[in-house]
Amino acid sequence: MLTLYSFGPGANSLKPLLTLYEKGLEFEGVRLNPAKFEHHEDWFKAINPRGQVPALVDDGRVITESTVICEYLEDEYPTAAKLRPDDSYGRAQMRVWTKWVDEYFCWCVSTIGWERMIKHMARAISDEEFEEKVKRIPIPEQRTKWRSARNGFPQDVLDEEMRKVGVSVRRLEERLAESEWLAGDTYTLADICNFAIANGMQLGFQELVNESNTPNLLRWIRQINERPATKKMFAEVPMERLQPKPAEASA
Ligand SMILES: N[C@@H](CCC(=O)N[C@@H](CS)C(=O)NCC(=O)O)C(=O)O
Repeated sequence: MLTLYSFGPGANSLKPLLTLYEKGLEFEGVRLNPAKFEHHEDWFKAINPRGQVPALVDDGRVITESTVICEYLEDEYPTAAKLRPDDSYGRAQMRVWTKWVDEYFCWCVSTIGWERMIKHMARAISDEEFEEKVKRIPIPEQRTKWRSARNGFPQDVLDEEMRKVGVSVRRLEERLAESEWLAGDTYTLADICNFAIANGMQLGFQELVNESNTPNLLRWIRQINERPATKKMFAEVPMERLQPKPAEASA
């Protein structure tokens, strides 16, 4: 039995969700509410001591780190839908792209997202409640990030992160101008993991991602959104697939 703990179909949580749907694997979804800081509650930190989603539980064993979860699903559940190239060179190319999204692309987009969206959650509560929530966050860097979201990130940090978003968008556009998919001729985890961050940038970062600047990036985003597994996932996940968290289920 597979159980996926996630925030739903966006960012790092989207990677394993898309992988599960592409592979046609049955799973139970447990959706945590970041606005209620549920990922920092003790019951979830017993599953992932880092207090972050996504986390996969497979027959009692916990797997964390979104890209690692996707690779685990490929290793453990070989299906007709192959999401990795067969040859070593192809796999190396795929991992260059998954490493890049995890170490660079994800972080700059994330900081801008925190400034634009998470700050509203961080500011919606009293100082006392906020301090109580921050105490429960296990990763020191995340404590700092929540404080920055509440107080506002310094402008020079936001400028630098926006510069990196621009670098990221140009890199994706250049690659997708020469290749249908990021790692070559087939759809792989490189596409899934980068799409998880890039999808929606045509709305949130319109000045960078648009028909004249990035036609190939937009073509690729559309192609992935048109895949049957992607459509099915976006149609099902918010409604049917998500179960109440354990405390609610037993209440
Ligand atoms: N390297 C981790 C990062 C996970 C991560 O940053 N998760 C975010 C959601 S996309 C999260 O849980 N954020 C809430 C927090 O850190 O307080 C992965 O790829 O799984």
